[in-house]
Parts: sequence; C-alpha cells; structure tokens
Amino acid sequence: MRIMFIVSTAVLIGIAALSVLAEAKGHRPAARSIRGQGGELLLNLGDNVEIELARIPSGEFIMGSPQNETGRESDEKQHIVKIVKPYYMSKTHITVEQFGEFVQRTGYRTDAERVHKWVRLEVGEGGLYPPNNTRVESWRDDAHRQVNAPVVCVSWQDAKAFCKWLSDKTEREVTLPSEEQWEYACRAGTTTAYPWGEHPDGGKGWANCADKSFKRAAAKPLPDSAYFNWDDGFVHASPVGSFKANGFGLYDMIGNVFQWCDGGVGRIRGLRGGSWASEPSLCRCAARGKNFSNYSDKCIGFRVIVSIKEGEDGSGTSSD
Ligand SMILES: [Ca+2]
Repeated sequence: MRIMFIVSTAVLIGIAALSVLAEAKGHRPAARSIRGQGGELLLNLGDNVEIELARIPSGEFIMGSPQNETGRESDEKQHIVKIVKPYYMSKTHITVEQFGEFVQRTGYRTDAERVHKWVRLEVGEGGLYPPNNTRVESWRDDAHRQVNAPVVCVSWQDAKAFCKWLSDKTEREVTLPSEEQWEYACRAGTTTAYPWGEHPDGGKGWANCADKSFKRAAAKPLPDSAYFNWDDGFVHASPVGSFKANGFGLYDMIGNVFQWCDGGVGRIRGLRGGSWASEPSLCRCAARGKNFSNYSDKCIGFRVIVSIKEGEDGSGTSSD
C-alpha cells in the first residue's frame, strides 16, 4: 500500500526574486495582483514574507494513466477532467519561513508537536505510528530549516490551518488543491508519465527524487527500481525552486516533498508528487499517495491555491 510505502522509505534511508513593490512595509495591501506574463499573484504574510503564485488557466485534461504505464496502480483510471475556472497556485512548496510567519502570529502548534506520536484513529482503519516513545520529527528541527526549505512534518490538518489563517489575513480564498487541480497543474499540458517524458531517466535537472546519492546514503541496499538513475545533488529535501519550472511556471511539482491535497475519503487525504525519498513509480504525474489527515513526516509538505476573484480576468492587470 502506498500509505505504508511513504513511511517505510523515510525510515529506510535514516537519513526569483519577487517583483519589488513600491509600498513601504506595513502599508502594503494584504494581497495584490502584479503584472507578469500570464498573470501572477503575491500574497503578503507580513515581515516581508510573501508567497508568489502563478495563474493556472482553465482547460481540460486526461487525469490518470494508461494501463501500460510502468508503475501504474488501479486508482489511476483515465478520465477527462474539465478545469472550469482558472486559479492561482503557489510556484513552490510553502517554505519554513512562510509557515513560520503563520506560527509566529498565531502560536499554532502542529499535530506532531502536540501529540508526539501518531495515533491509531479507529479500530480497523489501520494506523501508522512509530514504536512507543519514539519522538515524531517537527518542522522546527534544525535538520529541516535550511534556507528556502519546504516546510515538512506538517499534517493535512496543519496545512488546512495555514490556509484558514491566510484566507482570513488576505481576504482571499486560500485552500489546498484538489487532486484534479494538482494533476492538471503538474502536467501543464503534457500527457506523459513524467513532466519530462515517458522514461524516468530523462528527469535529471527536473526534480529532487530518490537518486544515486540517496542510494549511496541508504542504510540498506536498494533495488534498482527504488531510485532514479541520476544524481540530483540532494540526499534529502532541497531548497524550493532549485530545479526546472514546468510549463505553468511551477517548481518541484514532482519530487522534493509530497504535497497534501484536499478531498479524500474519511480521514484519508491525498498526497501527490513524490519526494526526495521516492522511487520513480511514485513520482509519476498520475501516482496517488495518501495518508491520515493528522499524519506527518519529513517527506511531506504542501503548496496552496487561491481562487480567482470575480472581475479578475487573468491578464494580471487587476489589483485588489
Ligand atoms: Ca535526491
């Protein structure tokens, strides 16, 4: 099961400048559109911390994977999805700095900080938790706080709390993407297994995944299917935006850390994109990971989307 794989892999290894706005600090609007090719949006979190978002156009795509795709799972049945409204998506994962702004202003404590263990939710629902008294890692840990690092060790519930705070602050509708919105944005018009083509070997320079350096660092020998046949320079998470952007101007849609999505069944939520510890099959555009809404680990983060407002024509010329 993919739920188990995410944990076992993490355990296995053991291991753009923004456009300058003229307004002085403290007098900026909370959110504004800026001019740019295709339209962009900046959200101001305070303390000169901002989130830059790309405009994702409306359109139509085939979600899922063909039956002959290597690594395919049964939950990837192909079907046409129409994206009726454009939306904005953060160009990168939410960073430690951005999440820290939220925590600083609210005193929020993540699920991992509060419970220090994963809790079995219901009898028969399965459950993921470390051995008794094992400390759950926190987003605050030094190992996860390098410059421009994606925030990790955040649960789906933590990500939703961030979105709620940012929605209230900016008076914009900030949410997690649905899996449909995520896959549409990931593909950016491509129809292949990976954004760079059909074969995993073509991904060098595109993503931080389980690569040769990951294999060398692993505590146990890995089969060839467990890593990419290239070296991306990072054993663990990489600073956001370190690799090529896709056709919509989004970075790290594949690799680095998993991204929580909205929706799901019961308390199970979607995780997309794979991570620095993920094998090729989990880094495909159609691959669907999942886990409990209060689960977190060092391979999981998120990015946000913002709804288009009435009157925003998407040309990037409107402003709040
Ligand atoms: Ca890597």
